[in-house]
Amino acid sequence: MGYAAQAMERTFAMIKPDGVKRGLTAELLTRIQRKGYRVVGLKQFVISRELAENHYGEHKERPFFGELVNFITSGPVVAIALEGENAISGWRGMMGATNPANAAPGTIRADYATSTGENVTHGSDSPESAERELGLFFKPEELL
Ligand code: RTP
Ligand code: MG
Repeated sequence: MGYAAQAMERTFAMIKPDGVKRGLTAELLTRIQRKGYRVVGLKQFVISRELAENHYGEHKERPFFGELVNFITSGPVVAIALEGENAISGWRGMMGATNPANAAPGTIRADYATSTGENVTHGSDSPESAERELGLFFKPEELL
């Protein structure tokens, strides 16, 4: 612990349709910026089914896949590219556990999420998924 160098990382964050619909966008961007992460890409749009199925491709065989794709395409999302020290695990930590019932107090999902399905935010879970997801959602010229 202490002053060891930490890795500067980029990660993909998303405010899901429930978060946008409930007017949480400004609050969530405030949390991100208070933490010190830099927003290097940002856009609001409705995800196509094709993009949703690709983004969540790892869950294709899971029973909740259809519901997940329906939900994530049900309204506008805010796609965010974040940069900061250890941003990949740091943003996951700020979000909290997938099921809000298991999310630690003070995390986004503990504070705002209503169910495992509607859990307000997404975050890449590894350097590989961060790179893959940033490439799916942003053109290189859309990132600062
Ligand atoms: P995300 O990818 O959206 O950041 O969420 P996560 O890593 O915490 O969770 P993951 O296992 O990747 O699951 C992706 C999303 O699928 C929905 N889900 N539903 N009904 C279920 O058992 C179930 N399990 C997962 C959640 O919306 C989860 O965020
Ligand atoms: Mg995930």
